[in-house]
Amino acid sequence: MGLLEYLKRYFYAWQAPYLRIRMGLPENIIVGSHIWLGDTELVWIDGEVLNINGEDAEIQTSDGKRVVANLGKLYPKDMDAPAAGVDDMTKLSYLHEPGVLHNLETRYEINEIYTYTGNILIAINPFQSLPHLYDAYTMKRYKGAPVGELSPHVFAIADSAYREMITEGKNNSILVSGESGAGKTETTKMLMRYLAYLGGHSTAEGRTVEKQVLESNPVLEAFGNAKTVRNNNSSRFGKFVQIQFDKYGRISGAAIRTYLLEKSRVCQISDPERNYHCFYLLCAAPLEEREKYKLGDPKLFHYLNQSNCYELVGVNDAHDYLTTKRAMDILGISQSEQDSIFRIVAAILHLGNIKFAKGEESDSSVVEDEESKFHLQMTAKLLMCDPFALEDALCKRVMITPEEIIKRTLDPIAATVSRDGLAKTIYSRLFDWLVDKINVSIGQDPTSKCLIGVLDIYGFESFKTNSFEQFCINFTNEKLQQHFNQHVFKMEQEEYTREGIDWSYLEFVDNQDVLDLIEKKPGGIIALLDEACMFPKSTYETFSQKLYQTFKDHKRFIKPKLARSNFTIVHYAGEVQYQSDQFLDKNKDYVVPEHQDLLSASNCAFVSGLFPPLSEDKAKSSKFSSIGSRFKLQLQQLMETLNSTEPHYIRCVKPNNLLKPSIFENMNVMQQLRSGGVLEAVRIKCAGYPTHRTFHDFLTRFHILAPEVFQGSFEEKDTCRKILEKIGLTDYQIGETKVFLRAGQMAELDARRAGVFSKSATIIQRQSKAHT
Ligand code: AOV
Ligand code: MG
Repeated sequence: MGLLEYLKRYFYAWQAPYLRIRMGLPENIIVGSHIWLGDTELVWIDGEVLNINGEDAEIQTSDGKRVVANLGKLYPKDMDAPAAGVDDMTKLSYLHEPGVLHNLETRYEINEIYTYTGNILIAINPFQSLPHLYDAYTMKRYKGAPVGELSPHVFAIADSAYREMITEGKNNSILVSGESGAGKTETTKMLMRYLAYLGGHSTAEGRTVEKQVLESNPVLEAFGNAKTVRNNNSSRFGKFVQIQFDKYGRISGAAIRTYLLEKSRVCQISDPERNYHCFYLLCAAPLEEREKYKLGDPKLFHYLNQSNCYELVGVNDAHDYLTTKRAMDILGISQSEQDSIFRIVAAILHLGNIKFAKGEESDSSVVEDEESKFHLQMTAKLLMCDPFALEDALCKRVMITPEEIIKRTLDPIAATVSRDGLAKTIYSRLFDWLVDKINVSIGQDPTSKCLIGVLDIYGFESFKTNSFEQFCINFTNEKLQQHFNQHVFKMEQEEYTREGIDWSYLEFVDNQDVLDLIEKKPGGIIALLDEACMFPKSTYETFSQKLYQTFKDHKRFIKPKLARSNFTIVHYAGEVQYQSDQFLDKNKDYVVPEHQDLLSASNCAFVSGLFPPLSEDKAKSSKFSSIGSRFKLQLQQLMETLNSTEPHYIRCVKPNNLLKPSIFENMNVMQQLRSGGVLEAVRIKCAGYPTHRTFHDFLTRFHILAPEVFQGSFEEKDTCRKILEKIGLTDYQIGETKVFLRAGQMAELDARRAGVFSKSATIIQRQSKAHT
């Protein structure tokens, strides 16, 4: 993403009033205060207040500048914060954006990539191998250790999920989110490895369930991951793995659900991205296999050579081919199944090389040349179908009229679209087969007592052009955001209840209105899209007009100025403008009947098995099947599952777009904290009592404000109250073990404390002057 895009996103998020966190009331800022000031480049810069004139403060910034800023724009900086940062944001004296950001940066510099915000784990991608962080010794240390005793870690989260499951008999889930390349998949693998360590058991045959669960990763990655501009190993599908445990806490089964594989990548890639890894793996297979499939240099295939990127630094495709096959062995995918799988992969590459030229009749097409004919023959051979039927399926459509059946020819452009459609259909069916097979192979444990679900799903996306895929992805994120907010809110309430304080006033802004806009039935965007898909005369323009009309007063919907078909949704993480031109096509889940017939007649049982014959009703029914509605249903089921579990959240953050270690880009991280809901969690905390301090900590910091109350024996709770009363604060609360302060109150106490220090300094100065 370019800088401009970032600035735009930053600006949008900043505009969203419910995301703004305001803390540290300006009246607490005095001459000499250390503060954070908004900065266009660094996001925040620290400095010291030199003078105050009315509403303006003159500031000496740490990069040597003098600036004047409105008091309302300043945030207090905690000068007592430990130099190495704090391992939990809730330990920050001032819980605000600059404080959160600075703390993460401080820790990242010393390779402390994990930090808690209460129960949420923030993980910043190190972009370098940190083996000591994940070795066997570390796993052992985390086993059974209470959260918070050791440094923050993914293992600590997995361990607490596991223990909660065992002791409470409750299902748990771990939700990993973050933008592309932030480290979700790596984190998920670490979680799974740790859970396999906790719940593993050795069996005589050695092919244990947990081993199969772990080996599902390389297989799914070979077929569902690809290099993108953001990540060399980007998952192009969402994944929810439910690990089942028996009554002894041992892994006894697993279920993997996947969401929305990006199909378009199979036939269309842009430089410098790659297609799915499996294509390159197969092109690097041992010679004998390459010859069997008539494959060679990936540069020779249209589906691969649209981009100039073939090799990945640090990746050996030949080696990964063998690793994938070995993983398939462990998963119980037989040799003949493996042969069929790779035959299909090869067939797709050959299919992509079939070019069409104009036929003799108008609007018709023929296979262009000898080379294309060779690829057509190869495709048919590999798919074990009739080459003439294949050609017909690509170049012709059957029209059934009441009187007769006619074959309509397609022009070369339409035939190419037909070819690409076939490639996408075969590939996505193959992917679904793999997922099903893995599920069958690992097996489900019907007697399983408890589960831990691990969700590795795409984070919020906002690009220059955003299409139906981004719409679905951002819809997912809205759903998860709602779940997250409700959870954070609930945890906060529970803490208050434990401490015996009142929380009835706690409120938070929900994103239900955006969800309604998208999914409400009838009347939401998905419902209107389905309607448009069902009317033959609808176009994306009429669809957009309908949206403009329906949502003209919706505060989460904007018709951009001058837009004819674009529309903007005000998401919780900022505004995203969608281009609607492909929405209708992409929403239609449609397999061309000619393609269906061709492949279900294949002599290869594996191929025909991917295309089971349609039932009479289905074949006749002209009703289309909606991807949006199905996705909505899948999400609904996912949310139901998640709602029945105890959730744990991991927010992955990508520190820079160069994918390099040791670079921490403030703006970039800030935006992710905003869109990942970390700051929303902070905001929810701020709406109540953001500062929780144990009595002891409170007294250590503020005893100086009322030294007189410490005379003789004193009781901690009562002493805290006396100090607060003396200072004249109201609206704070004193719980069982902690003092709960409102936003800004900590700053006020600190200001008073600083006042006492400077007064005593003046007295000492005077005294020493008097002595001399
Ligand atoms: P993603 O899953 O969040 O992106 P990945 O988990 O694939 O991101 O991480 C991207 C890359 O970052 C990996 O290939 C590693 O090189 C590196 N990385 C991530 N986490 C770690 C870690 N803990 N230690 C070392 N390196 C790490 V996407 O699937 O694109 O949304 O779609
Ligand atoms: Mg991933």
